[in-house]
Amino acid sequence: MTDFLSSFSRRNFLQLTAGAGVAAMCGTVPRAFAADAITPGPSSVLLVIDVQNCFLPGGTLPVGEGDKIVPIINELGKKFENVILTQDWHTPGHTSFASSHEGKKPFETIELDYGTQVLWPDHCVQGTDDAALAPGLDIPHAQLIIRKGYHSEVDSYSTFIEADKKTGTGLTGYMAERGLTDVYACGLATDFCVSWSALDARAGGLTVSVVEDACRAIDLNGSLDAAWTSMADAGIKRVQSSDFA
Ligand code: VGL
Ligand code: ZN
Repeated sequence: MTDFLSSFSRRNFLQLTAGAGVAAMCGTVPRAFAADAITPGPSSVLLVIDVQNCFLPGGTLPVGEGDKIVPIINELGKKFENVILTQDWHTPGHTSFASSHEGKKPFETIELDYGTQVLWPDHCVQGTDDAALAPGLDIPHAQLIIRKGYHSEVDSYSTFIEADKKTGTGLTGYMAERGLTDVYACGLATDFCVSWSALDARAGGLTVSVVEDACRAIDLNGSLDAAWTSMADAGIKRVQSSDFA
């Protein structure tokens, strides 16, 4: 009995001290109130990627919990003077659709002129309700909506450069002209359009952060871990919405 009690209290004591250590390391003040909280300025831009019906529950290519990020992005949007929205905007019969390739099923891959292409269910077809921005998205001051993936033979996860790695969308020039050099990316999906866009922005010399909790992933064969690894290697910061002032 005595042994049990003493080992019980020793365990509790260890847990308490471990807990105190963690609190001391993390600080008890949320980062948003700390001196290093993120405060977007005139050269910062929130890039809201593909928050469209197709990627939300009930859409043609639903991303798990895709709807959860909408209120987070709406709050983030209020902290930015500059916001750009993007839309995946495919032709009917687009080359990224499995249905365009005889005998192929969604989530299989195919070799195209520009490399390996994951094949998707038909999604985000131009002008359809499926391709519309999520109705809950509430960022009236967004300044630009840029569409991508509209060339029927080339996909474009990135909102800067199409999958052929040479055709630009025009966003690089727009951002340069507006002096937008500090990019905060969020939206859908972390491991496809968000990470490809973030990597291209970084390769173009911009400062790039991805707001993790304002994104959700498809996670196909380890694609989410791979995306975070390549983003970290490229010097892209991984931040949370609670890090903003
Ligand atoms: C996306 C797959 C196909 C995305 C777009 O927005 O991440 N993923 N098309
Ligand atoms: Zn697409």
